[in-house]
Amino acid sequence: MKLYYMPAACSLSPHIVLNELGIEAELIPVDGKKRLPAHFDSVNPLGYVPALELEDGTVLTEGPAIVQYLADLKPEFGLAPANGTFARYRLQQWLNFLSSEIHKGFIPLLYARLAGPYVETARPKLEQRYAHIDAELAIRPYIAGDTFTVADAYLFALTGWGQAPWLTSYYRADIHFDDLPNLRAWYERVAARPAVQRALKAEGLH
Ligand SMILES: N[C@@H](CCC(=O)N[C@@H](CS)C(=O)NCC(=O)O)C(=O)O
Repeated sequence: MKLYYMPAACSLSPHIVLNELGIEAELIPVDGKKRLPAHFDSVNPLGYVPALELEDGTVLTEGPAIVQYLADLKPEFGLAPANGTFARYRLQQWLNFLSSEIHKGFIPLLYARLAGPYVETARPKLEQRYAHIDAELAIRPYIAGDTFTVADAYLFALTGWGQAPWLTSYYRADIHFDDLPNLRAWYERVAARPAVQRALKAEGLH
């Protein structure tokens, strides 16, 4: 199995999930500017990570689909509830929320110079979404339930793009989470997981 990734990008999420499951995968760095690796266009014609290539050459893209595929390879690890259960739909609710509201909500802040005044519209929306996450994390220890799931891996990768001394601030969007104590406690809990530490180290983020 091969995981195409960019350091600190959303591909950190499937990277963490692979580590959690103890699945050995070849990590292939993608550099969009240098157009490397040269064959990446044939892996994902859209040019973005993550992309997961299976042994037979089949490629799966889209982070939320990849992490669910991986979790279902080893259901005994409990990274995703069983298909068809309500808990699985709850997980998918969170994955979709993270994808559309958080992941893409970060984009104007990550490209603030190009986004110009739109940043001032985008930031309060993202802050409001994070306040919602903080309130949810007051009720339970992990975002989709009582245990760590693939949704936590995804949220962890995205939250690291914000700014606070307790974050692995790598992309540096101008948003601060210091007044969100439940998010902070959750972040520190997730960051302490050996699988997460290994992924951060492998991506040069430590
Ligand atoms: N819809 C995709 C979006 C993936 C995405 O936005 N990837 C970013 C990194 S976080 C990327 O590779 N950007 C480079 C590009 O778009 O050229 C998913 O959820 O997997």
